[in-house]
Amino acid sequence: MVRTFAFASIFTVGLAVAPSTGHGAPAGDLDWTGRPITAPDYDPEVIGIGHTDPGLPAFDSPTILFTNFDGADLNSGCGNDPRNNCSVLSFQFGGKILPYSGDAAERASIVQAVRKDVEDFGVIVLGERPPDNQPYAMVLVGNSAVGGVSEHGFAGVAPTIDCGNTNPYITSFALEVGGVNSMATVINQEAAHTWGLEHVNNPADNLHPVSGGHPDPKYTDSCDKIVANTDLDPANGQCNAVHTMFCNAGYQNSYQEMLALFGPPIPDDVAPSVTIDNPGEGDVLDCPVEFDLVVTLDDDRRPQTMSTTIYLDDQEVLSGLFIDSTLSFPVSGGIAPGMHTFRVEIEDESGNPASAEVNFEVATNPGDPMCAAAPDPTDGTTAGDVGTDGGTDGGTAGANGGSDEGCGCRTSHGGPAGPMGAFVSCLFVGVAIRRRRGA
Ligand SMILES: [Ca+2]
Ligand SMILES: [Ca+2]
Ligand SMILES: [Ca+2]
Ligand SMILES: [Zn+2]
Repeated sequence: MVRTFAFASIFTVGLAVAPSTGHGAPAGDLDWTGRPITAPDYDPEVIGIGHTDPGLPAFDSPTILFTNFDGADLNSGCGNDPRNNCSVLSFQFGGKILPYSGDAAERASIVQAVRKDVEDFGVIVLGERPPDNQPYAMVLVGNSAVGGVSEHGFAGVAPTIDCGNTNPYITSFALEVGGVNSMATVINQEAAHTWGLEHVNNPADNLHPVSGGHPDPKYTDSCDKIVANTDLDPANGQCNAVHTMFCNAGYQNSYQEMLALFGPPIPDDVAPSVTIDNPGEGDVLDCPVEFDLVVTLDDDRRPQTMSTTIYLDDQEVLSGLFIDSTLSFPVSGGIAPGMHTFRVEIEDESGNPASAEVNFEVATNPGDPMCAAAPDPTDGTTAGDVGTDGGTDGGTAGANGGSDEGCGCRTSHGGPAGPMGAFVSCLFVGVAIRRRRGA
């Protein structure tokens, strides 16, 4: 699938996936404050250390958290194994979880927020299904065939409390509550139940059973009282064999338990990849130019939000955050005859860099005054000059539809309205970027 962006949407997408603005509300945002996160009337089966024989713990064993936004037909009668979309809760959901309603950028934002909460632990968060032989917990993220949180009366549910995570392969559920950090809390909490963590009376902890008490709960490094329900009634705790490694019985330190279970983080030291698919190396383009700059970004950990900067002849013309995908930027006019170079530099979420470069030529065209010949580098119409000019009077260019001659903008489409559009259109050496809906 090719994703196409006009400049306006480039920056919209960029903001939508920016970690610092990760509280943007996906579609269907709800006021879910003070409501149960995990189904209050469902008693999960307690398994693992102290409950299931032999119940061997999995300390210092990294795992994968598969956040499945794609929906699934659930199978019953096969336990809770995510490898076959099995769940003993299938009946609750009419046998089906629907795909998450938000788009790829929203999904990537949620994955980033989930990653942030487990960044100190050996938990790799992916949005695509791992191979069967790699241990993974799956959280199905989306509403069910029955409905959403309003119909179900809860934001999520897990089938088990697995003390010591004796079985990594367990499916749990997070319904759509709106808000990136809220979704991340529900996802973390349901997965954590399948890892042996219980509810605690600390609104700043991901295991607090009531929503809305904290903008961005974490796994907190404190001994918090285990509670029985959303009224926060104290409870003795089911997994004290693990809890008492760090706290008194009846208390839980979720941070230390996560660290003990999964060990330290598995760093992402694999560089992302970037290719420029169009134009091709050595292509000779007619003037005025009319083509799509097509760029493909990828990474070993998908979805991945990549910091991306595009240069034309060493001048930055665009920067933003993009997820792994094929991106298409329509370019129309504004590149003078002569040799040119596009370079794309990216970094994955862990700062691993990659870059790609393509050299192309714009041919002269005596029939068009803007294309008659390569500009004289001393006459003030070089790319460098254009960039400087664009930075100072971009507002004017935006106001008059991007036709500022000082900018060399040849667009008849007009840049996106407002200062950002002008900023962009002029920095892009007058290249007009028009909106086109993605395929
Ligand atoms: Ca487990
Ligand atoms: Ca959080
Ligand atoms: Ca990577
Ligand atoms: Zn819960």
